[in-house]
Amino acid sequence: MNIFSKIGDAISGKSSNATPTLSICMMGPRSVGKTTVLTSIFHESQSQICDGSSIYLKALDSNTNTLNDYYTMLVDAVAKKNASNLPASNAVSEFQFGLGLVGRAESVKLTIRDFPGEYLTSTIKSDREEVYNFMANATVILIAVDSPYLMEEDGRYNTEKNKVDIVTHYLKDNVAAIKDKLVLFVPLKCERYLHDGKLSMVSEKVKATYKDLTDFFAQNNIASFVTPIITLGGIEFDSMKDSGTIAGEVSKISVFRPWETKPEYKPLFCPQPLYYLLTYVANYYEWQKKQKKGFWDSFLDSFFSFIKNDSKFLEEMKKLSRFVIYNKNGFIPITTNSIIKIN
Ligand SMILES: Nc1nc2c(ncn2[C@@H]2O[C@H](COP(=O)(O)OP(=O)(O)OP(=O)(O)O)[C@@H](O)[C@H]2O)c(=O)[nH]1
Ligand SMILES: [Mg+2]
Repeated sequence: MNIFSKIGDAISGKSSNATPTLSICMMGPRSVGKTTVLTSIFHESQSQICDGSSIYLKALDSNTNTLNDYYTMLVDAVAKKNASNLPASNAVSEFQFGLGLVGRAESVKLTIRDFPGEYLTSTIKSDREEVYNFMANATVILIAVDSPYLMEEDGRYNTEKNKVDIVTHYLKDNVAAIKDKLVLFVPLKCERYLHDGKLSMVSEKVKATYKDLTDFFAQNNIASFVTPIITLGGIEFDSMKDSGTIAGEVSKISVFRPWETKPEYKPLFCPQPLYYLLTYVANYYEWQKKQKKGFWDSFLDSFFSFIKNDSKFLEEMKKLSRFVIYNKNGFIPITTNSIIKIN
């Protein structure tokens, strides 16, 4: 066990009394829509995350007002035909949620933290350690992809925007933190491709672009899927224009246009990452039970102690697998592993 893992264990509190916690580590370039996705996931999942399961998601106190404000801003932005109005986040932003069963107080903490791409190569050691520790304790790694940069002009600006090489090297260099986990590639800002019937082309392009990385996943029992999300709905990509080349900035910026005369905020597929997360955790629990190695030697320690005594929560999690979108609408598997079982 290296020093980072030890620090990580201390943070996650590896004792059976620790609050059961699940974490999602989100990576993505500046301004790709990370905060917008979280806002939409939260808004769509508050009363119940889906009709077929009694699990709900609740923002913890300090986050509720912020997310409600963001939600109002997004609805307003779409109605005014101008997508760009959320404040840029600080370098790293974290949101805390509670997961519970309808009729009961929340019993599980869900922490989602997003790291901008440049954080991965920070010259400050403590920044790099922060990403490592969080990632080592996360169940799911979410890689947000700015779709127009991936798709337009033969993907010429994709490397500089989506930082494919940086993400690839970072994950390959830190195998201990991601082995046996689930990675979701999440194309964002893809309304135009959905409207044009080209969402599956976006997913195939993700698959081709990250091939080096996903070949590595296949060798390390890491499951990976493409799960595109529509966060705004009424606004779609129009064109790329010069950014005026400010040093260090991406050379093109994407311009958006309203899709309808009266555009509306209509997110689509937003709770899918939660369905994948909870399905994966349920699968992981069953998988760990079958392993010969120590059952509790896991980054999901505190959570497993909890569901061992709460079969109802486990049962409700398992129901979600039926609602996971898989092999259609641009949702495609890239690598499977010995853990995940969908449908
Ligand atoms: N057209 C379009 N615009 C979007 C979409 N998602 C987010 N935006 C806009 O893009 C801008 C950046 O979104 P954020 O959610 O703040 O992105 P972020 O990745 O959290 O940005 P930083 O935290 O600053 O790195 C905002 O002005 C959003 O309104 C989308 O799906 N389509
Ligand atoms: Mg943000």
